[in-house]
Amino acid sequence: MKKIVLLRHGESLWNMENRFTGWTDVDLTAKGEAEAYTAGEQLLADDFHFDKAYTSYLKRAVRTLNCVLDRLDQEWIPVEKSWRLNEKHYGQLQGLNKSETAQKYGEEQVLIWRRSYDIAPAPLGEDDPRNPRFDIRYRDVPAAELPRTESLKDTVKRILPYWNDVIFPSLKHHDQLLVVAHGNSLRGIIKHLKHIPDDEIVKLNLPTGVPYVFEFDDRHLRLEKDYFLGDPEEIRRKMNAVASQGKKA
Ligand code: DG2
Repeated sequence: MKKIVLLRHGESLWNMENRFTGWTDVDLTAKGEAEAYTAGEQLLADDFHFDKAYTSYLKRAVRTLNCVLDRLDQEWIPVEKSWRLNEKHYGQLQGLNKSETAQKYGEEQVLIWRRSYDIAPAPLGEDDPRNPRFDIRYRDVPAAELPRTESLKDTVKRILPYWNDVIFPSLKHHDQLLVVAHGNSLRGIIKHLKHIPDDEIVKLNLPTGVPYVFEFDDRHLRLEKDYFLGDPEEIRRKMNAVASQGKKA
């Protein structure tokens, strides 16, 4: 069996403060780092030996990957970063508290902004200093491809070329891959892998720091099964907590 493990980074500072993050480059909390080490522990217990790892340009994902590889003593493996694995761009919502936003605009509207497939929040202004075109790390990305807001559909559209041309084909000559990214960028990949319909993907809430394993048959690379590592009760609790972040306080 070939395996791809998808992992959402550990708790970030803005996850803790319950703020929309998107492309804002915030760090992990101490709890987030501990979650990353626990994920490494679980992968170690299941005897994972990764051939290659992929992550985004955002430090909460990069640092989570480093902690996992440290725990596995596999820091030597090749790592490739891509802006295409970044979180969904949350536009003008970035920085706002999710509960306060629900107070102001209603929980239903916040659910649409967080979980609908094809509705994007209002974009950042062209001259907003947070526009990614001012950020040196994206200097090689054509300006027309840099988002100022995104729906999940837009996020999937920019991830898929990288998934289809780089990550997935590398499974032909590798056995185990690790992808550390974000709640919504990973929801997009999971939607693609499991053919989840647009209206069903609304219900998927990914917990921080929980490895999600996808197994593929060696010959045809067909998806055979997928499962989270860890205690199902604890995982359900963490998923519900993510869903509740968009509720009024
Ligand atoms: C969160 C996801 O992204 O938020 O951008 O606020 O995974 O990088 O912490 P992440 C953000 P929700 O879509 O769950 O509100």
